Amino acid sequence: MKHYNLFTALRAAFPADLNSPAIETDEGLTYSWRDLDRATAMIANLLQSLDIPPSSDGVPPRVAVQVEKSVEAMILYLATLRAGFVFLPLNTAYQSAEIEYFVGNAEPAVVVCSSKSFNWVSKLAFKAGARHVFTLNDDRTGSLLERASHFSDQQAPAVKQPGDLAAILYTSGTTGRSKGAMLSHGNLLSNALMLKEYWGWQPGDVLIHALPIFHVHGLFVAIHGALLNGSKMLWMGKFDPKRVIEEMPRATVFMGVPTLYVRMLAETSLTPAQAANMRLFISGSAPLLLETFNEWRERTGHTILERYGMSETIMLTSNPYLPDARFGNQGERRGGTVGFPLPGVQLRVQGESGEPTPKGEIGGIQVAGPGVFSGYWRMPEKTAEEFTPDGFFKTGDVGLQDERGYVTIVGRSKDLIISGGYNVYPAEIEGYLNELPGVAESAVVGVPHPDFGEVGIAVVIPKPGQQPDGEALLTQLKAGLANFKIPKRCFIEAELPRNTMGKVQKNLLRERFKGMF
Ligand code: MLC
Ligand code: AMP
Repeated sequence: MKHYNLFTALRAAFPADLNSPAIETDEGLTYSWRDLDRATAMIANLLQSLDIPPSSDGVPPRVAVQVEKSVEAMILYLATLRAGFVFLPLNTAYQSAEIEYFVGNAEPAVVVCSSKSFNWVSKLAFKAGARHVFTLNDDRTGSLLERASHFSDQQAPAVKQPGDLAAILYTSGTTGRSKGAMLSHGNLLSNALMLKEYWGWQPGDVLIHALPIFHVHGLFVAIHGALLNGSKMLWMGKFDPKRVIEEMPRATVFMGVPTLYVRMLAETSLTPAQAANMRLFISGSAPLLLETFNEWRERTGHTILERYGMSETIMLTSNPYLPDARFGNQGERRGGTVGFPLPGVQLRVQGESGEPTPKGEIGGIQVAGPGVFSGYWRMPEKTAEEFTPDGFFKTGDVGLQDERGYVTIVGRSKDLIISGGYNVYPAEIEGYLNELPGVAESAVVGVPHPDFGEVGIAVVIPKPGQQPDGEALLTQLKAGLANFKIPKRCFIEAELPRNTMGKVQKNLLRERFKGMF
């Protein structure tokens, strides 16, 4: 049987000198390639030694992980692939009700959390049928590493097929609960190999890694990119604009959401000389304002390469790294666009009638290709709704493709706010708000924000005779929801604007509050 495991492909790209540095952290620690190899083997051996009965549907055990960013957390991801288990990363901001849903839905056999949340996480995990709960902290302590230290540092990676499940990424729904996007070893590896070529990864590249590692951008695009190129990473536990600028002379590639670029532009230390060693700045996960794109070019001499992707599809489009030969080498990185469909990606723009729109006209973006997921975990109906009969995935993004092929995203048909690169689903927040005392109904909409690009604000209609306080409602929300989901303001009003069908006119609310930040 052909050996196919994403880990094996990444491991094969390690440089010949395993003692050379693979990662340098902002705490001054250095990890060699040998360290990564040995540590992933030990944790993979630990995972495989656990007495986990095979599931009736043949799906390998899930490893759900909610820990602070650390090199060890990345090693745990690689070890999970190596062992042939399925990785399920969870945002550190998620609170108990959110975690309860994820572990209940995914039924992980293994849960890894920080020591400080062990009490409540382990209760939820065991209730959901998990057999093992380990701890892992960002200072290299915790039971996971203690237990793994007793295992061999040699391990034969599990044999996988391209379609075998590698990771489940939960994305919230516009209606109902979060859905787990199932990504296979083939989805992840094909996308990584294609990007290595497309973005011109080259010997000597060094990546500044400053993103969280529980989403596609930081976990897959950034980490796979560096590892597959045998490139060193300068690893930052948390994004700090000053630190990133300081490190630029030692690096060549940076990936960030637009908020990171906006914050770096506010630093006087950002100069062309400071950025002179850099080869490539990539932005994605949220729209990059043309203003930011232009200002970055003026301040650094570099043109940001913007690309577009999703949890369900990994990377879909990208501005060119080099001028595109298809256009007589005229293709340039165009601000305000997300570039061309990447090699292997089929992208079409559908009109309301379901017919493809003529070039330059706006419609719903649909995609197919080797990176596109196989479906939502245990939700066949939801999966069927999101795919067309001929196998294209409906992204929920609205945009156009011009004559030359550049794709521009102009909006979303899904009711979604993207705040600092994190997705916030109004329906989820409204559901929580409507349950609070004194609240009859509510509407959450996204409005422009200078730092996060977009943030949510809430409009609340009280129950007759009641006078809830907006700030107090937000405080109550904080007890149950991840902090980035909390609306930045809450207004108490007499009624919501509705159309003749009774549907809330969110566009009117967006218009009314658009200038508030
Ligand atoms: C933090 N806060 C946010 C927020 N991040 N509010 C709205 N949106 C956000 N994104 C709030 C917190 O609730 C808190 O409020 C306060 O800001 C300080 O929190 P913090 O954690 O200290 O913030 P900070 O470290 O400054 O974080 C900002 C950030 C972070 C931009 C660095 O949000 C971030 O790393 N974003 C990147 C997200 C990402 O990687 N997305 C990729 C998705 S993959 P309070 O009131 O509690 O004090 C994807 C596919 C693709 O989309 O195409 O890539
Ligand atoms: P997620 O579900 O977290 O993977 O978020 C995916 C969504 O992020 C996409 O459907 C888009 O709406 C948005 N997105 C990603 N990259 C870009 C981009 N460059 N410009 C605009 N929106 C983007």
